[in-house]
Amino acid sequence: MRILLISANRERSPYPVAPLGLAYIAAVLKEDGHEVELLDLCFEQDGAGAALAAAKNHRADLVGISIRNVDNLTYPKSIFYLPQIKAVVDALRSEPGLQFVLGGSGFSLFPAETLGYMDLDYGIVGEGEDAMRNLVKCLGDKDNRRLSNIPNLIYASGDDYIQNKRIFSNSFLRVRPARDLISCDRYFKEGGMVNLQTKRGCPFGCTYCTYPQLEGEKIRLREPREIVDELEFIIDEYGIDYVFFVDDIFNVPQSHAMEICNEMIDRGLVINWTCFATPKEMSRELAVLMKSAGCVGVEFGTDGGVDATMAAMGKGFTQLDVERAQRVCDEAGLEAAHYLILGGPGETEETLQATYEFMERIRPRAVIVMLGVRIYPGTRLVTRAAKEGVIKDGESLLEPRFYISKDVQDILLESVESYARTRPNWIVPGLELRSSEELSRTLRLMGQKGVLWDMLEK
Ligand code: B12
Repeated sequence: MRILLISANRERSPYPVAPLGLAYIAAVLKEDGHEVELLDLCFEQDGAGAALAAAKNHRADLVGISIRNVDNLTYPKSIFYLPQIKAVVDALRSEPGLQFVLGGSGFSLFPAETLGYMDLDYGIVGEGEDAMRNLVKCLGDKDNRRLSNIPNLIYASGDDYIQNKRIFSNSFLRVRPARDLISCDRYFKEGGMVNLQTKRGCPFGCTYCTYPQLEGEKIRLREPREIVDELEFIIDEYGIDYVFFVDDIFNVPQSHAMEICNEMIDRGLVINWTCFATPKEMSRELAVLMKSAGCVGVEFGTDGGVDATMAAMGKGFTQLDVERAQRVCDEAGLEAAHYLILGGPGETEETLQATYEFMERIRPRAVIVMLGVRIYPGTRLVTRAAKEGVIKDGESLLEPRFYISKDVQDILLESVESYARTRPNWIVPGLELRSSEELSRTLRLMGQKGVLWDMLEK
């Protein structure tokens, strides 16, 4: 089959992010012998025009569209991306006989609603490799009876959609993303890094978070040797020396993170990297190993600043754990940034104040603050938000809805703004404080690689 894969993501904040998921899909389709092309709308001026031209040039039978982001998660500067993606779909509709399938993390959070919004028939929810392979076979054979046997597929049936059972398989362990179809050079130049995955899955139960839904609760680990082979390939092939490990949490299990570091050290690999980590599993030994293996900085999903708000977010760690994690990073010479989500369940004026004081005490390199908590279907936060009357039962959450604790509703923005202005290491995208697309573009043009928060004034 002739297949055009389109990455619909045009977001460049905090920096352009390479479409790694779509490169996984491309790899398996190519392996099955299909004619695959990948169009990345991130660097196109006219998305709809580029998509139509690519579909014609490639004489595509099927278009697979990756929807990574539905919105930018940023209150109050919320952006809803689906209208611009629908414009691309609508342009493509003029091509006779073209079939469509949607996928990607953003899509997977709202599959039926997004299909309805786009007026399309097929989507793959969550992990896409096996499901896309099977769907393409089915469509190629024109055998719709087999649709019901494809795990992760959602498809139109009458006025409704049928969502097949969802599975998380190990088959991705054998796949190398088709990086030859991505502009790695351009992402390195404009995004400052390339991305790589060392595992899938998240076993934690944060009350608002979608990661376990997207990747499964059970962690599936790649072989450290194979990961480092892929790193060596990236370095040799594209001359890239900065990587982001896109795992939900890099340091769980610690043993796997250590094996990867040891493998990098043993091979004398010279590459800088960053990752997401949990404070709870940041041991001194791991921090030292990470530093020796080229890790420049760690991004902690700390979320709250006091035990009560951390507990309300379901974090499973406390201030003490965070303080200790910061200390081992400091001692190992690893920069650390903490993501905070302020205004969530249990937030009061007092907890805000205590959070400011806590961050002042542990002094991380950067504090990245999100305001309010995006409410996603299937999370425990939905139940709480409905109970408290923040949303109505069954209300659509496709267009961004945020939970903000009633106790800080009137003061949150002002309080955070006035505090963060005085702290050079605080980044607040929702208030455009030390975060803007122009700034990040300028820094990239100046040759700054990697995360941008380590450029902040100390
Ligand atoms: C790592 C990460 C980041 C890193 C990326 C670093 C880097 N250099 O790559 C950083 C911190 C920069 C980041 C930023 C943002 N992120 Co982010 N990020 C993630 C995370 C944890 C992993 C993404 C990833 O690479 N996965 C690995 C690949 C292999 O998986 P995948 O893309 O999902 O692809 C699979 C399937 O989705 C499917 N698939 C994908 N495409 C297609 C297409 C077809 C046709 C098919 C059939 C299947 C298919 O198959 C693939 C293989 O199985 C996800 C959460 C998660 N667990 O998914 C959030 C996530 C994608 N991010 C999200 C958001 C919102 C953002 C930001 C907008 C937030 C912000 N304001 O900063 C920005 C946007 C950045 C940008 N330019 O687009 C949301 C998107 C949901 C939404 N609200 O729309 C997610 C889902 C987190 C969440 N809140 O739930 N992010």
